[in-house]
Amino acid sequence: MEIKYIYLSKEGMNQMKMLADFDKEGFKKEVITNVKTLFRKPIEEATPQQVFQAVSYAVKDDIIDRWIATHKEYEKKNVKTVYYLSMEFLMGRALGNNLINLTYYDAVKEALDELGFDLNFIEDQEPDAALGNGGLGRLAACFLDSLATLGYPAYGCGIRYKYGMFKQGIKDGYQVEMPDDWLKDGNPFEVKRSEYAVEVKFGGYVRVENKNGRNYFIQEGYQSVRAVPYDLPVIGYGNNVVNTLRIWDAEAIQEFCLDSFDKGEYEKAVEQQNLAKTIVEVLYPNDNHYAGKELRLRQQYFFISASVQRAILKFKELNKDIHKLPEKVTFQMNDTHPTVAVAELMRILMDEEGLEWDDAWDITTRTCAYTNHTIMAEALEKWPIELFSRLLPRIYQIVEEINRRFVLKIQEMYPGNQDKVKNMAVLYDGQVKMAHLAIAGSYSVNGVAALHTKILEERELKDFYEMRPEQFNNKTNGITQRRFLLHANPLLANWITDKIGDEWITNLSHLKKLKVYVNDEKCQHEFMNIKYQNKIRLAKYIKEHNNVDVDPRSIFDVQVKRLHEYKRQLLNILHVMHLYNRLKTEPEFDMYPRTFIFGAKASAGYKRAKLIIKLINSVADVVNNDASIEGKIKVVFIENYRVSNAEIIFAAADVSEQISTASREASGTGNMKFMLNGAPTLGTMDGANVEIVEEVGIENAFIFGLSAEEVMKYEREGGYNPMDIYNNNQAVRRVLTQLIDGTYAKDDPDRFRDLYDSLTKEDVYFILKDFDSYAEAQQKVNEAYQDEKGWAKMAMLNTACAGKFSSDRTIEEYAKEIWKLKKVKVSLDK
Ligand code: GL4
Repeated sequence: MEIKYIYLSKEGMNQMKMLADFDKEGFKKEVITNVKTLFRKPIEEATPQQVFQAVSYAVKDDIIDRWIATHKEYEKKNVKTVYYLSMEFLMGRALGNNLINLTYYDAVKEALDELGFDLNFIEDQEPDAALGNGGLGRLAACFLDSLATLGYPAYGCGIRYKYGMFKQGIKDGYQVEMPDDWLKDGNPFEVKRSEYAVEVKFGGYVRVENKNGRNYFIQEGYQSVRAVPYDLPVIGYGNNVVNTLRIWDAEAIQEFCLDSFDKGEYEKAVEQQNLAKTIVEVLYPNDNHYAGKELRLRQQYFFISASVQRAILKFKELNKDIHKLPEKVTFQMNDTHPTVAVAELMRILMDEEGLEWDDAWDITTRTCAYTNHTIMAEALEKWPIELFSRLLPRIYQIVEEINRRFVLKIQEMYPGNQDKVKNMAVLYDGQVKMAHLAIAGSYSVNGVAALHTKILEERELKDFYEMRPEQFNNKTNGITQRRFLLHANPLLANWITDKIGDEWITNLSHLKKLKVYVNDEKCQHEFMNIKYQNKIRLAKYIKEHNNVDVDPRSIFDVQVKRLHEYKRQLLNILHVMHLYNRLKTEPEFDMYPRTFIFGAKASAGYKRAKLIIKLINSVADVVNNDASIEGKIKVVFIENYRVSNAEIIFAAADVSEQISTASREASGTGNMKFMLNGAPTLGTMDGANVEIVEEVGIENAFIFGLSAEEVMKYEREGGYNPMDIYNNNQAVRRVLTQLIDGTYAKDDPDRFRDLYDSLTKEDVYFILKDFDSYAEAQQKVNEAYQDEKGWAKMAMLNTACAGKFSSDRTIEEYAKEIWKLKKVKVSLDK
């Protein structure tokens, strides 16, 4: 196979140059040698997994030189660095993405072909690095990709969970969870950096020692663990930049040795080992909901203390004056999970660097920044003081003092206003409020979409906003087009490049040049044909994994995201039940064939969410097996939705379901991935949907339902009465009755009663309220799809208008407005 050099843009030239650097024969030899040295085998006998490992090590070789060069450059320039502190990084697979960003994908594909292997198949051997739950963790991964591509110095800091997000199986229609042992075959791209290990202390007590009139605080009687970093390369697109995702593992400080037996310290040694093991054992599988478990707080302090200690040590290697820290470092806190960083930085500045409070506070509050990702009350972390102070005694003292001073400030601004203190204090009602700690200790607080930020300012964080409006700002989320178009949808990526060149790869706003083609019939045809090919690819995946036949000519209507009541998968499936009723009872009713595709993990302890999964599968069983509807409706629940199969799913979607109760979805990012791949949004005016509609035009989306303002008004007035709808709306009453009459649960008609009750008693998420409006929008989809040209135009316009939603745009905004970073160029010639 010939490698084609067809692009002459700046990036294209770059790519050609880099491809010229690629030594194909050398690479092939290296793969063969790697198989031999790693597995003691000739390549003909290697398993696909072994070939994956061998290929990855060969690629890693190319990465390392760039990695070293990048950090040399950073040190030489003594650059300002952002530390993106996050409990979650949902990276997905590395090999394909690394090849894409090295611009070696086609060349390696060819080399492997010559060795008799298919790169796609080799990629499929890699487990997803699923160190995250959903949008929040995936956003962190997209941000790292953009930071490296734009040449901004950055570290991602997180935890090397032994078990990432669980694997989901579906048994009898129910979700079952299985451990995700993602490290079992090793992780070829990581590098263990034992030389950077640090100690992290838990528990014990604080002894105060007065020396020369100054108090020193010494933690004693503590347990500790050794935090050991593993570095993963994060490769910029075609620019030689390689940043680092640093994930921390825990080891026992004291090796389990015979010495301890002699000293009678056997128990202590075992305890330390166990503590280390449990801290990094597993990612909590909750999205938008906090578990409040002691181990979770341990995880938080563990990776924060390690990351902040290391960052300060690194800073001191190149800088003498600790007061300069804010000029060289920003700690960006990804939601409330890492906000103990504020207190940890104070501890280091005072107890280790010897600064006084005011000095330390000034530095801290110019170094820390906080992103809020949700207004869901149950997601805002609060720790019982008893637990917090027992686990982190010195940190708690500092939090108490932060609170004391913060409350004084509130009282100074609002004398006599006890409500303000109640709403804003860091310590209240026996709890440590992590969001309040984050805001008190940060110079920037941002929301993740315009509507979300507005709600924070006007409602959720109103008091804080009024106190310090200049602290607040919006940074609308984005996604990386390198993974979600260039890698996930090569057919469309090539087509776009043919039409407008390849600059879109690093500057997505170029997509708007596609607008001139949206009325061109030939282009429409090509575009929809690519969609069709991608639908065939997904249909094949569904056949292999679900054993369901779906027709790629039907409308692929997709809702993939975490299962949560506020995201309203229940509205979607109730509407499917409604359509099915119509097909069965209205002879004149016709609809274009539709495949409703779901994919969602429910948090392991979230009963109602799991019941919704069972309902979806039960509806699928009935509908998919009813020959009388002639395949007009198919329902598919894709098992184990994750980054790697998401890439296939987005590329194949016709309709993007973004149907959260308005005001609840802070932004959403799946909505952007669908749009980029040419699927119009069927959604509420929530999160970033609002901005999607702004970009593409409301006529190129299907918008329905209550607005955020309307929802919030109902809520202020104590909700609405769902029984009014039940009594007056026959279609709704019918599907509700089918939840409890055994239509979808012959063996146990009461199975779905909880869902029935939740909808008829309170309907907190306004599902019945929005039902008619949703059904109407769905009817419009049905009609619009049958206008082939009209649909093609709409789909193309969605792609053409997706430029704003690149995480490159988001990161430029963070870098300029919050982090004040400078770009660095890295060359390999030196
Ligand atoms: C989330 C929001 O729910 C989601 O809307 C947003 O896109 C994402 C990234 O900002 O953050 N917040 C939490 S918690 N989980 C999310 O996915």
